[in-house]
Amino acid sequence: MTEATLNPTASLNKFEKFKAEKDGLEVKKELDQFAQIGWEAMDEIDRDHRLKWMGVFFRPVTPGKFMMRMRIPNGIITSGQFRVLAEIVQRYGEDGVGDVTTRQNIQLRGIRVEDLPDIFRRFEAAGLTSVQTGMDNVRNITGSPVAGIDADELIDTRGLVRKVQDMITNNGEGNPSFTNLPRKFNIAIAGCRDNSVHAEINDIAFVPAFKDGTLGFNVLVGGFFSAKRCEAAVPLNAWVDPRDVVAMCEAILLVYRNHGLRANRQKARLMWLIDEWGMEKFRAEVEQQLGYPLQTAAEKDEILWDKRDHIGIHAQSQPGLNYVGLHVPVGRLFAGDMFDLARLAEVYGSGELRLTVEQNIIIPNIPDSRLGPFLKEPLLERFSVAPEPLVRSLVSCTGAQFCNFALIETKNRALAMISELEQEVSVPRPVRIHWTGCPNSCGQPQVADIGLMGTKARKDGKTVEAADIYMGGKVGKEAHLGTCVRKAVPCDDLKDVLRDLLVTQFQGQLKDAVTV
Ligand code: SRM
Ligand code: SF4
Repeated sequence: MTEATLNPTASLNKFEKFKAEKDGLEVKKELDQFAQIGWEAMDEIDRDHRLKWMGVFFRPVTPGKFMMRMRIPNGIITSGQFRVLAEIVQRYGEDGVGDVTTRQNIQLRGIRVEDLPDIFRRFEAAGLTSVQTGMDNVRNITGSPVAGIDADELIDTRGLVRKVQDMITNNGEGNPSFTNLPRKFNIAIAGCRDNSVHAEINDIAFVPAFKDGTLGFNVLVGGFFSAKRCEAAVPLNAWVDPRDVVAMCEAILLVYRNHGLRANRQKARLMWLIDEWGMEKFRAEVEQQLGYPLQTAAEKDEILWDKRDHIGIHAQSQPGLNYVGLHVPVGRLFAGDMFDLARLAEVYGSGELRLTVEQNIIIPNIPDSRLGPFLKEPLLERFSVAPEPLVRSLVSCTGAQFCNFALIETKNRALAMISELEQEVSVPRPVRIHWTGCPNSCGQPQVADIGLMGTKARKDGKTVEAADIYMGGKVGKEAHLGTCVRKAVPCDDLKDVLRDLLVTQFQGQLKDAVTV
């Protein structure tokens, strides 16, 4: 008898093994017990891995202070919910931070395991959930940040995103049907003309398209970034009516769950299965799962615009109302900022806030007559409606401050460097600079004008923090991924290299004071 026959999990990799032994969602029932015994006494696999099924992430960089990743469908949250998140991080003092993420989402920091039962009670009362947001689960589902308020919108994505989330998470309760996928999974639904969700970098993306005069979506599949490989999504050659979006997501997820490659975690994302099978077989399996034939894709999609960043004041489709995009430098919020934002949304808008994949915040539904006083609010001095063109498009992943994968510090360094560059160079239009602390690419350097990926280099006989430079990422219509153009520039030399790039490639002008 082989070891595998004696023990069916013996031949599985470590992750598949612990998932087979105990489903991640099981820890939901054990939160009270974890709170009583404390993080140090917890089973390590529960603490370091399974808690992520509840959206709770052990941080080896700050042991005992966990991160919580929410689900904010379509990036839309009410002021009441935002205040609940602010109250949660407030109790952690300096450790308490809320970060807006590159998936239109919020992550909370400083969380103590003894507070989890109370935190989940508060979530439930506020209609919030963090379920299934880490490890081998579907991440926050992104949708057009100006859904329902954009005059040129094609499809309002809000209800669709919500329904897909409810299907995957069983209305936020947790859904064992989707808690053991081969790997993480990303879904985006674009409803506007500018692809403001980066459809091309998702495992499933819906982009608006007309078929025989009916508006629906063309479906793209397999987009992903990983340390080993990055791919833009490819056409499934399928068009779906908006009413079939939920069924389509469910069918693809079931095909992926049942057939996705699990042996090697570096080769487990959806695209690897599509490669192994070929698109024709993959499409046929999705049809079989759906139980009906798919329509072929519409000839062209409706992504016709360059990408907008939604910062500044914009008239809505509703006459007399405006949405105002506030620039949140690298997405970092403290409790006081979150309380203030909730207040602004209530006093000037309709009590709603929206998040963008550029880590910024939109306050919608501000009447024309309220714009004047709104723009005088002190918070707008830091969260500007008209930021300088370099900081405006700056995006950064978490980096070494909180992430143990990081090879370099990102957020703080990115802000310090951009403020020096703003003093030295003027650029005629925003240049999208994205920082990511390691090859996992959470900060999406491949979609940037200039992407910076953390690495190490040797300088003067020492190992130092450095960055690989990516260029050529194009977003919006005809989006395509940028590629690495220069390896391992020590971070100490990076500012000069960036300044040269801004001058030579982005029509930057050196300001008078700079001598190089
Ligand atoms: Fe990410 C793992 C942070 C968006 C690709 N990502 C991680 C972890 C959980 C690693 C860890 O345990 O420390 C990071 C948590 C650090 C922390 O304390 O914040 C982390 N990822 C982030 C966030 C917060 C970056 C940000 O500052 O905004 C983003 C959270 C999104 C969300 O709300 O769910 C985030 N991660 C992304 C994206 C961008 C996107 O989705 O558009 C990607 C590339 C796209 C993709 O996944 O295809 C991304 N993260 C990864 C990967 C590589 C996945 C792979 O297939 O190999 C990892 C590592 C892994 O999963 O093994 C990872
Ligand atoms: Fe951490 Fe790397 Fe992701 Fe940055 S890119 S958050 S350093 S895993």
